[in-house]
Amino acid sequence: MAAVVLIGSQWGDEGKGKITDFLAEKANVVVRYQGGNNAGHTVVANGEEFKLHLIPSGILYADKTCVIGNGVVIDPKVLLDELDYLNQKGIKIGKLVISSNAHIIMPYHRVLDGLEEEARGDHKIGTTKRGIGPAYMDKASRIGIRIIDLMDNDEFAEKLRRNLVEKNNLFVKVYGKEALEFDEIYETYLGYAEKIRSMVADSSLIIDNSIKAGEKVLFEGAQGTLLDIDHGTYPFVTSSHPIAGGACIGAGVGPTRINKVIGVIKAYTTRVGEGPFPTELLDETGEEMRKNGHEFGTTTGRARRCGWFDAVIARYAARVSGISDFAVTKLDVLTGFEKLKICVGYRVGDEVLMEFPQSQKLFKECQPVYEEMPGWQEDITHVRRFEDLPQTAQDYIRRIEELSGVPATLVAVGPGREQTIIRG
Ligand code: 2SA
Ligand code: GDP
Ligand code: MG
Repeated sequence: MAAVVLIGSQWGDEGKGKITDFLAEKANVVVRYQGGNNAGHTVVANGEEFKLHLIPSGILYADKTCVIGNGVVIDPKVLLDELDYLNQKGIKIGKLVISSNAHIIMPYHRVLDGLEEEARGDHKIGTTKRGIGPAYMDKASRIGIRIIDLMDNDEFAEKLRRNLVEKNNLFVKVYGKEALEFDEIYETYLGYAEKIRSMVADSSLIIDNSIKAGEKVLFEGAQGTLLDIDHGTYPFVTSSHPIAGGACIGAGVGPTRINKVIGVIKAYTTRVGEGPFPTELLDETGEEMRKNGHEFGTTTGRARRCGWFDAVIARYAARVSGISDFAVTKLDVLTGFEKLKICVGYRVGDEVLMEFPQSQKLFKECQPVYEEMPGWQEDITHVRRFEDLPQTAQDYIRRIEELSGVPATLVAVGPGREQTIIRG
């Protein structure tokens, strides 16, 4: 491992936190490069559970440098609360670096996220309401406030004033709500500024120096391929780039520096929020997956929608991110099902599509074409060698590899750090 990008291959919640934590042991630097505290990454280390939203999952090791890159949108209060949470859990914080070019989530972003969702009615996206979309909107509109602006009182005051004129206009005239006050936001955010000042740096330079020094850098994606704003199920997506290319933009590293892309992929499929989902199971089987896999949002607590593994999605994720290895997670959750289904293509009318469609109208109409495989009944949570898995479980993983063209070099059989099978 030198520079490795780890991404979600489906709609998020594949277990990126767990696999990042597992790989972080051998890394020097762990970097978040997109999204914000919409993410919920769960790590179970030495039997204790940690839920991280903004801080890279490498933080549980005291000797790692953790970086929040320029592509992340940062809610400073959430960041400080997360540091407190880790402190309270007895975690000794090593080095945490915050990119000076990361954009800040402001109170009006959170309010707007809620108001916009409400206004969408039946067309709602099902956002986490953390202000992520509105913060990225401001970034693209070139009126966003960055961490570096917050480090300079005058710059921050000027940018906040300009933004409040625009946002208050919207609140009052469009939504009939009350205007937000400058003084309160200004004072509160200056308080945050003092608390984070020592962590702010040129994170791209720090990462580059690490790579040049031969250190190991792990880029931790958030959300997943199908939530990518360009390559996902638009408009039911997040506002950033969870695919591997996002790491280059969101951390300020060139593509020639990346050696490997690991796609974390669940042994079945889940989705939280609205939008089409061909293999979704609205029956008892889906309910059982949700129950066995504890499929509830790490950030919002929402029930996740569950369905069979979709190999069309796996192939698509492999393509758009150039995935070199899969880490297949939650194989243990499939224990007990008599038969397992894998979607190998989509039927639309008389046609069978083998590739993920460009048109979302078409995607909505896609009916899964399934292949059936026998399941297994044995508890596999204690298995540590691939050969010790039941034959049907090995066959299931091999079929995923065949259909996607990607080797599954890691297989997870439980949430714990040690519940991970490494294949040669
Ligand atoms: P947003 O808030 O603007 O990013 O929402 C847009 C869509 O992106 C989805 N999204 C997610 N999907 C899966 N997991 C996420 N993180 C949390 C978790 C989610 C939670 O780990 O469970 O707790 O509900 C995440 N973050 C964003 C979101 O559902 C919308 O479909
Ligand atoms: P992330 O957003 O991709 O990091 O995933 P989440 O943390 O939101 O959701 C994954 C959930 O599955 C978490 O509760 C993990 O602790 C859990 N998990 C991860 N890998 C495994 C696994 O192999 N088996 C089981 N049973 N749970 C797992
Ligand atoms: Mg999650």
